[in-house]
Amino acid sequence: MKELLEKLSVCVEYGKIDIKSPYPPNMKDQMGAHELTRDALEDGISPSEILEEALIPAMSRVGQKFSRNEIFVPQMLMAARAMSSSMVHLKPYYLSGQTKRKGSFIIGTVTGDLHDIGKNLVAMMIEGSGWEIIDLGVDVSADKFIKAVEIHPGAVVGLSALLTTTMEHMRKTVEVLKEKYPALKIFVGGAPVTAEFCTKIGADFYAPDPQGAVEYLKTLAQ
Ligand code: B1M
Repeated sequence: MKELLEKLSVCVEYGKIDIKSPYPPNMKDQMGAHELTRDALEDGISPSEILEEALIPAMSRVGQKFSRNEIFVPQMLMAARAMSSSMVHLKPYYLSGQTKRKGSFIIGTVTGDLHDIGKNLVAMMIEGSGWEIIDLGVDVSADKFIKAVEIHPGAVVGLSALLTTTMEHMRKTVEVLKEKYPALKIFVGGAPVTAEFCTKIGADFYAPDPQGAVEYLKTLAQ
């Protein structure tokens, strides 16, 4: 089991998507994140073990290598693609299949920010806990969030940011949304975001991870 997870982690780190993928050249014809995730699940390894022991550590190594200038944006992008090909297999496990929804949850990555893996994970787990998800994607303007709230009154809003530069857009988005909808519940997350920042910008809640987000929503659902 450990060996399989290690192989999967290496595939994500080096951006090996599936067996057909020619990238990286030294892993040609080897199984990739797609096949290894499928095999791990078939072997009874849980989705949370796959996430916590293979996928998330791989992305963390990718980030460290990027910081040290050992890899560049294209390699980071390939790693993200490999991780996404793995997440496709995990998604069904997080969906509860229940039809009665606890509420609607609007989520997006704020203006200027294209990172969506963490946001997708949060959306996936919240959906699995029984909420309807309205995923606005990445680079989402405050205006787009406002339109979504108009269409889904009573929804909770979640904002994700991965760049220190886009935290400022998060602040502005919270300001604009709260001005128009003072009772709207907004929660924020993403690697550079902290509880202190959340309080400072007037958001209602900060979740460091998807589980924190799910727990918070439980306190709001009727
Ligand atoms: Co970018 N990137 N990136 N990147 N990237 C980081 C974030 C960085 C830390 C890398 C580094 O320098 N070490 C750095 C940011 C530095 C900073 O601002 N402090 C960085 C940079 C600089 C950049 C560019 C500027 C690079 C460039 O062009 N020179 C550029 C910016 C593009 C843009 O957005 N405008 C860029 C581009 C990219 C790619 C497109 C190549 C790719 C993203 C692909 C994609 O998302 N589809 C990418 C990647 C992959 C990364 C790293 C390596 C991995 C991010 C990731 O997916 N992590 C990242 C380094 C790192 O994080 N270690 C890095 C895995 C994911 C599961 O974790 O997203 O943190 P995370 O989500 C977590 C929690 O944060 C939380 O739950 C998730 C699960 O635990 N969470 C929430 C997230 N959102 C939440 C919302 C919530 C609650 C919890 O409530 C609403």
